Amino acid sequence: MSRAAITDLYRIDDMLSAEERAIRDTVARFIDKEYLPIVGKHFRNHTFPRELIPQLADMGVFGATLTGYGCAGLSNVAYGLILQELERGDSGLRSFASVQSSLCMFPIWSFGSEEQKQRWLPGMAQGKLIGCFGLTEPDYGSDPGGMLTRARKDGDSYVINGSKMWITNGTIADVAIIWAKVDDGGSESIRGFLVEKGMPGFVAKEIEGKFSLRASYTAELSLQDVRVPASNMMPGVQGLRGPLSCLNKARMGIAFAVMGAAVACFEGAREYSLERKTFNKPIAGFQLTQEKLADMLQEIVKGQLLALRLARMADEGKPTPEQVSLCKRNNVKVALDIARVARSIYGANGITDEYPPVRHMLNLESVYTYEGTHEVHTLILGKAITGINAFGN
Ligand code: TGC
Ligand code: FAD
Repeated sequence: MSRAAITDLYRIDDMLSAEERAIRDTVARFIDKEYLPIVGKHFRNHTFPRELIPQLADMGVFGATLTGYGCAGLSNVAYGLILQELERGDSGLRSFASVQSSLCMFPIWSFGSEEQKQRWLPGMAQGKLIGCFGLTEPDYGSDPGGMLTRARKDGDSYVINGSKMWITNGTIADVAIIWAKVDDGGSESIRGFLVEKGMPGFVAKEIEGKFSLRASYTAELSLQDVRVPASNMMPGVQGLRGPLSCLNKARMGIAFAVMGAAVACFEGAREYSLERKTFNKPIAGFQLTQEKLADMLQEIVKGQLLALRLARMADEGKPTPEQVSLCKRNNVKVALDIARVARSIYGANGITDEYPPVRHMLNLESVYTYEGTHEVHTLILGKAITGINAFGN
C-alpha cells in the first residue's frame, strides 16, 4: 500500500469533484516545493515568507469562496482542502490565508458598501493588500461582547479609541477590521470599521516571545483618537452577530485545515518508525507503536469525514454555529493529540525542529485557543444540547 493510500484509507478522494482534487493537488505541490524547504527557518526566525503571497494569490487562495471582485468562487469544500494543504505546511501559513479570506474579505464582501468592496477586494484577492481582524482585546477574549474599544461619531467621521490584542497579520496589514462599540452603546451597538495603515493614532506592534505560530505575525493594535471617515464603517451589520458570523466561516476552515497538520505528523511518524531501529527491529514493529499509528489514522479519517460533511453543508446552506463548534472542537483536539503522539514516536529527535511534529504541536496550542477556545465550543454545544446557557451569569 502506498503512503497516500494508507492516509486516505476511506477513499475520501472519491467523494471530491475533479475541480476540488485539482486545486488541492496544486496547493499540495506548492507546499512541498516552495514552503516545506523554508518553513523551519521562518519558524526559528519568527518571520513570515511574504514573498510567497503572489503565488498564493495566483492559486486563488484569497477569498476563494467569494464571487466577483477577482475571487475564485470555489466551493467551501475546495476552500477547506486548500487550507488543509497550507496547514500541512504550517498553521502560520494557513492562519495568514484564513484571516485574509474568512475574516477580512468575507466581512467586506458580506457587509461592506459597494465602494468598500471595490476599494479592497480585488487587491486583496491578488495579495497586493493584506487585512487583519481586530476583535480580541487584552481583557476581552472569549467574551468579546465586553469590549472596551469605542467609536464616537463626530461629524462625518468616527473617532476610535481602544486596543486589540493577538491580531494575526496586524503588523503587515494595509487594513484592519476593527470592531468597536459606537457612542458608548452596549454590544448591540458594535460596528466594524475599516481602519487603514498609516491613519494617525493607529499603531501595530509585534508580540514577541511566542513559542507557537512563530512563522506568523501576531500584533497588538493601539488606537488613540483615530479619525476614520464614516464611509469606512461597514453598513451591512450591527451587533456581536457581525464578528461572530465571520467566525463561523473561519472556524469551518480551521476545522478542515488542522487535519493537514495531523496528516503531516502521521505520515512523518510512520516513515520514521519504519526506519528507526531499537532492540534490533524497526520501532514500527512494536505493538505499542502500531497502536499509536492506528489511533492517529483513525482520528484523521474521522476528522476528515466530519470536515467534509460540514463543508458540504456550507455549500448547501448555512451550517448552524453548533455544527461548526462540534467540528472545530473535535478536529483541533485530535490534531493536537496526534502531534503530541507523533512527537513521542520520534523520541529525542522529536523535540528538535529537524522534524515537524513539535512545530505542529506548538502551533496547535494556539489553534486550540483561537477562534473560540475548546471550552467555549464545549459550552456552545452544551447550550444547544440542554437549552441552558452556561456562559457567564
Ligand atoms: P450571544 O448573546 O450568544 O450572541 C450575541 C449575538 O450574536 C449572535 N451569534 C452568532 N451569530 C452568528 N454566528 C455565531 N456563531 C453566533 N453566535 C452568536 C446571537 O444570535 C446574537 O445575535 P442577536 O442579533 O440576537 O443579538 O453572545 P455572548 O456574548 O453570550 O457570546 C457568545 C460566545 C461566547 C459564544 C461568543 O462570544 C464567542 O464565540 N466567543 C469566542 C470569541 C472568539 O472566538 N474570538 C475569536 C477572535 S478572532 C480569532 O481568534 C482569529 S485567529 C485567526 C487565525 O490566525 O487563524
Ligand atoms: P480567555 O478568554 O481569558 O480565556 C482563558 C481561559 O478561560 C481559556 O481556557 C478559556 O476557555 C477559559 N474560559 C473563558 N471563559 C470561560 C467560561 N465561560 N467557561 C469556561 N471556561 C472559560 N483574535 C482576534 O480578534 N484576531 C486575530 O487575528 C487573532 N489571532 C490570534 C492569533 C494567535 C496566535 C492567538 C494565540 C490568538 C489570536 N486571537 C485573535 C485571539 C483569540 O481569539 C483569543 O486568544 C481567544 O478568543 C481566547 O481569549 P483569551 O486569550 O483572552 O482567553
